[in-house]
Amino acid sequence: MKIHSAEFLLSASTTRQFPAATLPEIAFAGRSNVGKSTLINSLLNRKKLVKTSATPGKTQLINFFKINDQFYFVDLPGYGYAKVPESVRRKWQNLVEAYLSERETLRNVVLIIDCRHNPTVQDRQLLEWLEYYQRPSLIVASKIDKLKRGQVQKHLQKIKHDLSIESVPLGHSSMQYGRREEIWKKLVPWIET
Ligand SMILES: Nc1nc2c(ncn2[C@@H]2O[C@H](COP(=O)(O)OP(=O)(O)O)[C@@H](O)[C@H]2O)c(=O)[nH]1
Ligand SMILES: [Mg+2]
Repeated sequence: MKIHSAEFLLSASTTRQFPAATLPEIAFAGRSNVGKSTLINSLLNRKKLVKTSATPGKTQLINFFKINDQFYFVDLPGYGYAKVPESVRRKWQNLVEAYLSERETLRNVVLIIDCRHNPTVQDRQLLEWLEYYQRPSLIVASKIDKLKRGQVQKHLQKIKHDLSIESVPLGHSSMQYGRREEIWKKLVPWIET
């Protein structure tokens, strides 16, 4: 995918703030700190379009990015961060659920799992949810550079097993440049049809 332009459009804290649903959208979900923002930057070949953070739980809003004037990338707030108060958590959850269930232009949800960790209850819930709403998804296992080469397949198989999904997740590392193309190959058909 050739990226001509990638710009931050807006952050939404309520459904009313979402941009008009005019372009196809790919959303990125996962627990906080799995590497969502880093993955978006790496797919777009931009270093700092999306802020990444060493402090988990920072992104509390749904962030929309407009790419090539052709589609949106949507960075969803990360879940599973223990230090967030229950009231705040519930608010995000409602916002994300409203987005995932109602957004007409949403084409695919990229669910990112840290390859080193077992999928969490929330990862599984999100997947079940996507299935219920018949939302296509792509599972990406991030940070594979953190594993020894010989361990990667084993971890990918474990995630496949734990999530009861049909194929092994795509392994990704923001340190390994070539990995982006594999993800683009899976996403392009959702954007172009
Ligand atoms: N080693 C390694 N670190 C990564 C990778 N992707 C993200 N990180 C780091 O993980 C941390 C969280 O990343 P971020 O993209 O902000 O996660 P988010 O909360 O899911 O958006 C940052 O310190 C990133 O530099 C990766 O593929 N490999
Ligand atoms: Mg982020």
